Amino acid sequence: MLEIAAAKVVVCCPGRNFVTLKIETKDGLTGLGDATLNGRELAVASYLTDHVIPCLIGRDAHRIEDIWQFLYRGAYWRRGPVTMSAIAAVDVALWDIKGKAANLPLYQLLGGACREGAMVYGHANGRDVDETIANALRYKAQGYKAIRLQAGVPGLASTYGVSKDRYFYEPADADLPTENVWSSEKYLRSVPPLFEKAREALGWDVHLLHDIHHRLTPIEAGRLGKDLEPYRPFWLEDATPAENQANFRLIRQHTTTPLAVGEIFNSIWDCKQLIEEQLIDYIRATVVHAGGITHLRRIASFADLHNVRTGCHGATDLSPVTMAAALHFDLSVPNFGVQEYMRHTAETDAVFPHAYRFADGLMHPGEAPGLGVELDEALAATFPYQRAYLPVNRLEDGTLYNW
Ligand code: KDG
Ligand code: MG
Repeated sequence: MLEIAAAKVVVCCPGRNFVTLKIETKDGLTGLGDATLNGRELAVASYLTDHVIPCLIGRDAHRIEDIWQFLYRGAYWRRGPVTMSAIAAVDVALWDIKGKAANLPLYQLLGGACREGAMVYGHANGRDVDETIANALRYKAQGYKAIRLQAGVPGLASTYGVSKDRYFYEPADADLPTENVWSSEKYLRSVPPLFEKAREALGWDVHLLHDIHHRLTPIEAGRLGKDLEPYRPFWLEDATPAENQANFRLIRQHTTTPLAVGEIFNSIWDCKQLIEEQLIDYIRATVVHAGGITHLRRIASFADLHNVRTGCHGATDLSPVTMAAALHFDLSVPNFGVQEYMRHTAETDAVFPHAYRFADGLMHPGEAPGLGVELDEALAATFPYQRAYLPVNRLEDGTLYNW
């Protein structure tokens, strides 16, 4: 028995907010779990501190599945991003402890490596097509095998995915939500020329991806998918909101462009129909928002039965703890597709020293026992929480729309 003696939540803001759970066992092992939910951080911190930690003390840290079931079934109120991020933090911290107890990197406990490394995609963006392509060429020169392309839309003041910084994209940009203006018509005209010019400049030996960020109707997404077919995108992401999973049938009827969805999913039930009917090609659910490694493995196994591969979310609001957990997962699942990798700031990397590394377009979690990530608590304390919200979108006539 590895008795849980203490647990605490650390909230810090080394450039952006992170919520981290630290669990300690009686014999001095520690494990970390990420519980960051962008724009709603303190809700998860309270869920953990007030409702989860008291139930953990005295339990056996080795009993990961049993604790998962206890927190999921035992809450009575199942699913939802706050609950599932809190469960994820506990789950990942326990896997970290188990790895340290076994003196093995986590991927070894998950079945061992299925590949040499996880192919990651970087984010090339720019205010216009030329700037995006110039940035994509920089990623290609660094060895990236897959690059996401996002460009400003002519006629719109701002759009998702276009950042001020070349390498960091932080959408939670203000103390209260900023308001952006959106036009699907203008956007739909802008994407095919971006891909046409990108293929001319980057060639065909690199995967090109694009995130629609939930902004099209199914029929509009079908049309965009069809327009992009000549440029062979790796995937179109979050084409349309996915609460109604059957919506993806319409997109599928119109295009063979591969579809990815799921960064905001928190349970296998959010993607059951999408996977079962093979309405998508990549599932983007992540360790932190979908119940931890224990639940994400279940999703991946189910997806494997239906030829759906993984493509975990990896934006900057997912801390290095999640990045490490994702890489252990990526290395070990048979139906891995690709991993998103948005670099963190130097301040974040200093607060979370880590063993994972990038080389030749692939990432590896490293050989340190457990996750291979630490938390410098003294340094974290110098970066106090700062409220920050994601923006909202309005159509040109003022109607509130999806961001
Ligand atoms: O918190 C929201 C971000 O994680 C999201 O906007 C990033 O869509 C995203 C992506 O694909 O990385
Ligand atoms: Mg996305």
